Amino acid sequence: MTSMLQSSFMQESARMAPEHGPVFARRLFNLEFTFVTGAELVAELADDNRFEKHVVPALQVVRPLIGDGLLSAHNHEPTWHTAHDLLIPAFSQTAMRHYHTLMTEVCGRLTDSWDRSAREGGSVDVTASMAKVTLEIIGRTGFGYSFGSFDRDTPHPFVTALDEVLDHGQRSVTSPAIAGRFLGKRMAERNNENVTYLRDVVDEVIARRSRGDHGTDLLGLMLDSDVLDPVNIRYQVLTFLAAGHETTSAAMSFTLYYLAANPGIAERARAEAESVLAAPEPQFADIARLRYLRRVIDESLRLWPTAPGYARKAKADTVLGGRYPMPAGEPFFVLLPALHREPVWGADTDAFDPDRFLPERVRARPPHSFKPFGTGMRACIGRQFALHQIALVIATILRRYDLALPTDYRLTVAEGITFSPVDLTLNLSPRRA
Ligand code: MNH
Repeated sequence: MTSMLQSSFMQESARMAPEHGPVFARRLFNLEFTFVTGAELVAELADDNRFEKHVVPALQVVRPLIGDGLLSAHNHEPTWHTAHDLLIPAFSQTAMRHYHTLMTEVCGRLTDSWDRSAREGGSVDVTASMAKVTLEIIGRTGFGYSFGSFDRDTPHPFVTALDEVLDHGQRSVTSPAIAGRFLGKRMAERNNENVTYLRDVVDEVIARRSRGDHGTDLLGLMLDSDVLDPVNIRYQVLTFLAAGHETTSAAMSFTLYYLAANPGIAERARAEAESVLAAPEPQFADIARLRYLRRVIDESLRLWPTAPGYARKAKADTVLGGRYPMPAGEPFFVLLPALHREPVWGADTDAFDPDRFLPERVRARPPHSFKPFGTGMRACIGRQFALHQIALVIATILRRYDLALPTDYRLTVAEGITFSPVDLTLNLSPRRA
């Protein structure tokens, strides 16, 4: 999401890392961030016995919306374990087999709309299109709901409200003076209205489904199990939307940007997609065989991890790396764009090179030098889900279109709760079948 009041605090901090890392503090208004950027220290922080997740301020302020859902639950909240144990199988690679068909249908809606643009020789708004794709996919696989994104010109009001709540949360962290004073009261009112509306929509879906057939999606699983109460189920549904929509859509957009900017790499990924995906409809098992494409996606997530980082705190007073005192409970923020540009990545760390993810090169790097999905037991539950859908969508696009960037496009990155490319459009031309 792009906010009216742009901040680039995370990007600026990442640029300071070579000089100030591997641990340094920066203040953002009344918040002090202690950044960690070194792979060795990040590996140490991954120990769930000594450290635990800290819920970052931008997530804490959206608790009215997502409560003790998986993402924003504090470690000590018992609902986290219950929901985690219940939902882990629903996000497994095996479960993905079931979602694959729905994901493929959504890809069809995307190509229908892009075909029209390609015929008109026009360009497509990548960020907006990827937002539609991920929203439809999570809506349909998560709770059997279509937002009709491909049938409308403007976003569904639900999407607008969701984006505004997340944006408001982010803004009260990055520009608290403005959020708190001038527009404060009106913004707070608007935020409450949005939260109420979002809750009502989801509660209505839940109520309807709990009366009838529960279904086999994520919501059905939660309703069947009887271990989560209806309010927590609502928090989980809103969490999947909030956590699974923007992160994934921005990752697709960055990947498309790098493919369009590197025609040789795109050609190689396309050749792989054409040989692996023999049938017109991509088959579930084929997606995991797109090894080169997977390296392209990883390399995009290295340069622009769409979640800028995650926070850890010590369970008892300790010293990190034998050098940095860490009082119990004090958060340290793992700054991913900096970690992902550490010297262990080689010389030209800003260059896009998927071969960095060749298996032998991965093995040669210290573990925990690549953490786009967080760490330990609180790592991303949607990782497989995201990677499967990103590969499916990108392979579908590569097989169907040649991609070109507008000649004057230069990548700039917007910073909200997630990173995303600003104003990314692509010129499409259909490929001969
Ligand atoms: Mn996801 C946690 C990144 C896609 C649902 N996700 C996290 C964390 C990171 C992250 C980092 C750890 C946050 C923290 O420690 O505070 N997630 C991503 C990225 C993508 C992504 C980069 C896509 C690319 N995430 C998804 C999708 C879903 C999802 C898709 C759901 C459908 N993520 C979650 C949930 C959590 C999470 C839920 C919290 C897990 C837990 O703490 O139990």
